[in-house]
Amino acid sequence: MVRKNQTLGEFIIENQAEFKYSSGELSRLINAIRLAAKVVNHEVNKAGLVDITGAAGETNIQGEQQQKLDVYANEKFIQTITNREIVCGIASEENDDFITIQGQNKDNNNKYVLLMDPLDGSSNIDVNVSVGTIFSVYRRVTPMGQPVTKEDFLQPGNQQVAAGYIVYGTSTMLVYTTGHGVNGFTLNPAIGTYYLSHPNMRFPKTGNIYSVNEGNYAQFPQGVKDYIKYCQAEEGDRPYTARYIGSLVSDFHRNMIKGGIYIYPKSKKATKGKLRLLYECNPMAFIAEQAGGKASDGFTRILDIQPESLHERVPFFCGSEEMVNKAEEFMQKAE
Ligand code: AHM
Ligand code: MG
Repeated sequence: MVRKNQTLGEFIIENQAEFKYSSGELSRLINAIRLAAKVVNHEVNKAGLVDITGAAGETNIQGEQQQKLDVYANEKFIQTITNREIVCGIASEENDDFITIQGQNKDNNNKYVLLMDPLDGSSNIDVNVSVGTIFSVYRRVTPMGQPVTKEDFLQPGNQQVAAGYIVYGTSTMLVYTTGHGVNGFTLNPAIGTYYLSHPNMRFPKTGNIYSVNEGNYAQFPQGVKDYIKYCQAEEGDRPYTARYIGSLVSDFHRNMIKGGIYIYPKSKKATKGKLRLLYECNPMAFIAEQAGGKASDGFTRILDIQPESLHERVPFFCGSEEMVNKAEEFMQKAE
């Protein structure tokens, strides 16, 4: 059930039964994520003050070393989630290998694995531009009672049970799906509560925004160059508008609301693309599809790619369905 003025806490409780393994654990996991996101939000909001507070000897008032925000966010998410007996392992952009969580009784009986990019687009922090957190959740495939293995993390995206992002923007929003559509919640920072502000989010079928780092144009595959020229042509509803924040979560969020396509293709410099399949592309692709959009690597559905390693990269075309279809047409024609 979706109600106006519903808080995220109420929404989680009221919609728990919709989830096919509704033992309550996934709800507790989303609860833990929203809590960690509040802590990170608080820190991101005062990012511009870090240099000022750090100037008196690089330590803060508690005597702790100032940390880079992506490291801080990583620690906060890991701490918050580890303490709650829900997750048996975490893989993060910030850690080379996955972390095993045995649980307080050391019985390895937690069900889920979490994959995350704790602070995506973190180079934007220095210039006060929006950043985000991305997360992806799977049920473990190895038997309960055993430590988690790489196989639990290397599942194709179509096996995700939940995915979401937090955008630390002009407002902070948490947007997530458990496979029953996409809902967005806005944080009221004064009272620390998220309210359902964007129920049942849907990508417009098509749009007029394209988001790609055109500085790399000369190095793009021919299909991407041809698609960009198509976006710029004076014909019908074109030229489209170029909008590129350089922060995947924010670019995606805008395109989902307004209609658009985000592209991070491979290039001569980034021969496999830049974005990571497991904790950047798969969760965004799951959200996109749940919102009526589409995500591909230019040829294949992102969610059907069988991952081979934790940090593998993949070209990413994601957004309004008709725009992604058109970009794929150009990719295939140029093959
Ligand atoms: P990061 O995980 O190191 O922050 O990199 C991911 C970010 C995305 O948020 C963004 O869309 C992209 O990198 C921007 O890359 P570029 O500066 O090459 O256009
Ligand atoms: Mg990232």
